[in-house]
Amino acid sequence: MNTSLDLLASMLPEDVDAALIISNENRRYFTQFVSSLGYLLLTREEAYLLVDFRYAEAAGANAKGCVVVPLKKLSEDMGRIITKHNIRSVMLEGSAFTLNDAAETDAILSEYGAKSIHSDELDKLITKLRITKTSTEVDKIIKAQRITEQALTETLRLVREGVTEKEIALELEYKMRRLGADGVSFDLIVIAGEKTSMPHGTPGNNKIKPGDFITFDIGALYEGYHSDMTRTYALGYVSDKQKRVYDTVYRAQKMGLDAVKGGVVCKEVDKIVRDFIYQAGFEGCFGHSTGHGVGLEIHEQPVLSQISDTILQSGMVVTVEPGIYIPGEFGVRIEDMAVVTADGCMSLAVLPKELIIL
Ligand SMILES: [Mn+2]
Repeated sequence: MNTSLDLLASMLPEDVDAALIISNENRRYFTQFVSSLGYLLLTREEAYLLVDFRYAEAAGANAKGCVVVPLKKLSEDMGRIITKHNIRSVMLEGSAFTLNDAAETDAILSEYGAKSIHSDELDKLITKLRITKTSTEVDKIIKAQRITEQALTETLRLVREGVTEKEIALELEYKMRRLGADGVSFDLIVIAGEKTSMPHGTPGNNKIKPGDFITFDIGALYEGYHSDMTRTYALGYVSDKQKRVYDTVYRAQKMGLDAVKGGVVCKEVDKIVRDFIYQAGFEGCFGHSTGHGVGLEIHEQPVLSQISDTILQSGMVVTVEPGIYIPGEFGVRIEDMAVVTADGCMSLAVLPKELIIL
């Protein structure tokens, strides 16, 4: 087994003999092997990756820390492992199993005298491992972030009156891929004018005009790892109100980054940011959380929300992304990712955050 599989095996509760992992992200996390279907069956002694014909050869060459089993008939292939290791109870990855998957698995297990455990316990153990990143993981996130920043810098030259949100979004995605991204982290958000009041608006055919804010919430994917960043720019000029809102978000975001530190409770960071925005007169204009973890998924643990009691630890990667949204007028959001350290955090973004008027 490899380090992450060993760790998970050592975390299994005493009365559990095995764990069954089926989500793409977690199979990838533990075996470094990418596939759209497969079963990772972990016992205390050995880990098995069951994949079908499409992946068997590649998995044999590239999967780490596990025995690759080419799938012929799931029940028999799994049954052999259950018998060999005398498995009586298998913990399922609760968040990944559909009701149908669970019923099928239960039937197979009972055929071989074993039972499954339906709970979120395995998910919690895996989250404990994934919530802090190794330096290799952080390097991939940084690479994804650099690609994003380079693509944005090059794309900004094309932003002028009359260009549409969709045209800019497409250009950004193309440039990210040219720069080595495997794809985008999520459907890129490039929105302008009134639409910037919608935190997750989608790019459309409306043309950018002077006086508009343009919000870019963007990220690239690199070797499975995501990046996430938001910048809000203006075209031509801004009103005093736009300037005031931008300045408030800018300061709130800085306060949030200053508050991120090992040992701090997530909801405390949210509170600092939220109180500042509300006290500036924008209560009701900031309806989402302050930030979230980023890794193999674009949104993962921990969450910097009003209710999260999770304690920040060195090695976590989180976003800090406050915003102010005024329906029918405009919105501003600024977002950076940061790696948590014992005495603060290291921001992963290098692009400036001061208001830039294009
Ligand atoms: Mn985000």
